[in-house]
Amino acid sequence: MSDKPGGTEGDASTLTKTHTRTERPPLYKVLLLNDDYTPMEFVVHILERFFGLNHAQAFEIMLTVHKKGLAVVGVFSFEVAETKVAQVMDFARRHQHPLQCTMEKD
Ligand code: NFA
Repeated sequence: MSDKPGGTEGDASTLTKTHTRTERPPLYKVLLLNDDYTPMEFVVHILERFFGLNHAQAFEIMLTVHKKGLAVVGVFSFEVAETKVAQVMDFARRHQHPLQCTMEKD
């Protein structure tokens, strides 16, 4: 019997996997970007509606975006982040506001 590094055992004809590493899925930050036209209350409403924030939390993040240019509004799996971005972009577009929402790998 011989042991080899890399989680295999046996000769070349009987390689056996002994450990399977379970990787966590990558996470994605959802970012909200400032602009000069979208009303503050509209942004607060979006943060309450699509990100489950209470009014005080939503107002705080809106102000951070307004002052700093952008803020992370949440961290999600790829599929959830993609859905949030699409919901925000669609809602803003339907209300004719130029608000931008993007995602990037955490
Ligand atoms: N800067 C916008 C305004 O003064 C408010 C805003 C905040 C827009 C956050 C976009 C994101 N009306």
